[in-house]
This record gives sequence, structure tokens and C-alpha cells, in this order.
Amino acid sequence: MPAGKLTQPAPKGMRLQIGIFGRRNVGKSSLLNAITRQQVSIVSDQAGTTTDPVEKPMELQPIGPVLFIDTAGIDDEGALGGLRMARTRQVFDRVDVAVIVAEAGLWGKFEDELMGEFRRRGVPTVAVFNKADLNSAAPLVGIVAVRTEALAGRGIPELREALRQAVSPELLRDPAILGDLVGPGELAVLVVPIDKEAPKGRLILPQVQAIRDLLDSDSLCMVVKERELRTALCRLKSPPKLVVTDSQAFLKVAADTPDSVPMTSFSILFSRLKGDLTTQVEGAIAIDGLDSGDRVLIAEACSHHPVTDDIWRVKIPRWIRQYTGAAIEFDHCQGHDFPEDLSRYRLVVHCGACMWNRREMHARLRRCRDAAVPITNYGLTIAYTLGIFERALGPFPGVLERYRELRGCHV
Ligand SMILES: Nc1nc2c(ncn2[C@@H]2O[C@H](COP(=O)(O)OP(=O)(O)OP(=O)(O)O)[C@@H](O)[C@H]2O)c(=O)[nH]1
Ligand code: SF4
Ligand SMILES: [Mg+2]
Repeated sequence: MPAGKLTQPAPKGMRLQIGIFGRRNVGKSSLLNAITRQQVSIVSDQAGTTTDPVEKPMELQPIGPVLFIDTAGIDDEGALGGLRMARTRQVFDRVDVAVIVAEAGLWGKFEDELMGEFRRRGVPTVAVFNKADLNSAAPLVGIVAVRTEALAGRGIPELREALRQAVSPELLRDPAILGDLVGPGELAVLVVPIDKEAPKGRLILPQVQAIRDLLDSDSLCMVVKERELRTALCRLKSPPKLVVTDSQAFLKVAADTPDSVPMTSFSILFSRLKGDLTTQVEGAIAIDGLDSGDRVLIAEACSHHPVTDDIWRVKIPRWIRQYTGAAIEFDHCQGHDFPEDLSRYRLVVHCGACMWNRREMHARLRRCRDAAVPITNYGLTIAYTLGIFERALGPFPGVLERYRELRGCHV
């Protein structure tokens, strides 16, 4: 089989996400097709052809793996148009670079607003004047734009170059999952339960990414189920640098790992990688303040097939209710849907968001902060309600210290 068939494409959350925005009919989809040299998105002279965001992963050299997202026009009208624009706005939260497309010579209020929105968010932008064949007017004062003719493929190399310039090295830097905790030649033991929630024949993304990160760091890696952990640790000549477990096996793994060996969970590592560990640790403390009748939102970044004893529908609510002894109400949301109004919630419990880029998770953290609603994550919630929070934060001394400071104020 050719090697290409055996290689997995880069996960979406690790791709640089480039959104294409603008008014209807300016040629956004035509530009995506021209850049990718494929008919990815439907093109027509009818305004409002693109409805839901269209995603296309590709290798854009020299940047690397990117995800282009073509969107519905931002000047759409009517009730349906409003829904389409809401979908487009969701994409604002996750793009690392925004391409703002206007018809040549027709830069106006909509484009200024888009530019302002992305500036506020600190997202680099590339302005494009498309349909340059229809308008050869002199460039507009104050707007630096790439001129393109998407149908003829003209200006596309210049657009690629403008994208390259917009992408700073900082945007391309992959932060470590484990590499800074487990040095070259040191060993991490990863605990992976194989239960009915585990997908058939493979490991899930956080586990795969953790293994890859250890290999990239020249570290050693041992993968065991929770039942074999004790035997595996006994067989080692020297203790591992770190044990990382699926949060659901936290209690057993904490019991089977000697106190002298640092231990945490995949979910907590991903809170640090995609979110903000300190903010989400502060959020966990809010569990203590929950009372009967309070509502908690549980948010999962991707959609699974629900399993009977599902972690987010059954286990997390059960652990929180048991810990607080209160009759708390739980709501759930999945994927890119997130309630506009967060004011009814006393807490948001989020998954590790391994499928997402950092920007999208940070947009959620910002939304929660603006609504003054604490946000924590699955692994932190489980460790907190099971009474092993400090142990699970052991590998992150700065965050642990901050937690102890906060507890000092609260107790
Ligand atoms: N003359 C000319 N026409 C173009 C060019 N690029 C796109 N078009 C035409 O403009 C029309 C709209 O193109 P689309 O790519 O569907 O535009 P869009 O911005 O994706 O439109 P919506 O999805 O409806 O928001 C189509 O008829 C295209 O053939 C160009 O560079 N020059
Ligand atoms: S639910 Fe969240 S953490 Fe789990 S696999 Fe999906 S994105 Fe990753
Ligand atoms: Mg379109």
C-alpha cells in the first residue's frame, strides 16, 4: 500500500485555521477553490450560496497543515440569513488568520467592521480585492489588499505569500503536552482504560498526542491499563517521572501509584495545553459554592455516541451531586454550540478540547469571564470531587501554589 494511505492527516486542532469572510457573492468560495485547486465549495452567481461553514484541510507550504474555512456572507438578510450569519460568527472564535474578501474597489462598512472585530481579537488579517478583472480602479487609500481574479487563478501566489507573512512564528509554535515535564530519557507511564467507552481498535486523540509528544521529546513511554499499573510499576528498576491517567480511573491510579511519584490526568494536561490551567483550577473551587437548584453547564467539544454510563451525562453530574450533597441541575452542549446567555449557570465544566485549537478554547474562557461564570474542566472536576485535587496538581507547582493561596483565603 502506498505510504500516503497509511499516514493519518494532522488533527484539526493542530492545524492553523484560516477563515474566509466577506459579503455575499464577492468570490469567497471561488478563492478557496482557487487556493486549493479543487472544487471544495459551491460557487454560483446567487448571493447566499454558502450557508454552513465549509472546511478544507490542506498542506499550505511553507506554513504547513492548515484548515481553510469558507463562510456564509456577513451581509445576509432575513431570519435564515440571521442563522447563517450566527454560524459565521462562531467561526470568528477559532480562526488564527482572517482573510477579508471584498469586490475590488468596494471596501465599506462591512469590511471595516470585520477588520475591527479581528483586530480586537488580536487575529492577523489579510485583505483581498477579488474580481479585479471587473474593476481596475486605483487602490483604496489606507487599505493594503491583495488583488485577485479567483476564476482565472490570478493573484493566488500573492495571496499565499500574504498569508505566509501574516503567520508569525509564535502562531506556529506547538506548546508541549508532556515534553517539559518528562525530560529526554525519562519515563512516563500512561494509564488507558479499555472499557466500553473506548473506541474499537484505536486510542483516543489525547492519548495519541501524549505518546507522540513524549517521542518528540526523546522520552520513554509505557502504556498500561489501570488493572496492570501496580504490576508494571513493581517491575520498573526506578520509578517513572510521571504517571498520567484517564481521569475516570483517577482513584484507582492514585491508590496504586506511590505518593512519591507525581500523577495527573490527560484532561488536566489538556486544560494547560488548550485552555488555562490556573483559571480552570480557580473554576473548580466554585464547586464548593454550588447549592440545590443551581445550574451547571457541561460542554464537550466533539460529539460522541452516547454510552449508557456516559462521563458527561452521568458520571460528572453524579460526582458533583455526591460531593456537594445538593440537587444541582445540569445542561449539556456539544461541538461549536455554546449558549449565548451564560448568566443562568453557576459553573461551566468543559472537556479537554483536544480537537480544538487554543484560540477557540480561549474564546470560551473569555466568554465565561465576561459573564462572571467560573469554568473548570472534566479532569479537574473529577479530581476535586474525589478528594485528590492537590495530588493531581503536583506536577504543576506554580498552579498548586496558587490553589493553596486561594484555599487559604476561602477556608
Ligand atoms: N468576474 C469575476 N467573477 C468572479 C470572480 N470570482 C468569483 N466570481 C463570480 O462571482 C460569483 C460569486 O462567487 P462565489 O465564489 O460563489 O462567491 P461567495 O462570496 O462565496 O458567495 P456566497 O457564498 O453567496 O456568499 C460567481 O458567479 C463567480 O463565478 C472573479 O475574480 N471575477
Ligand atoms: S470530548 Fe473533548 S477531550 Fe474528549 S475527545 Fe472530544 S474534544 Fe477531545
Ligand atoms: Mg460562497
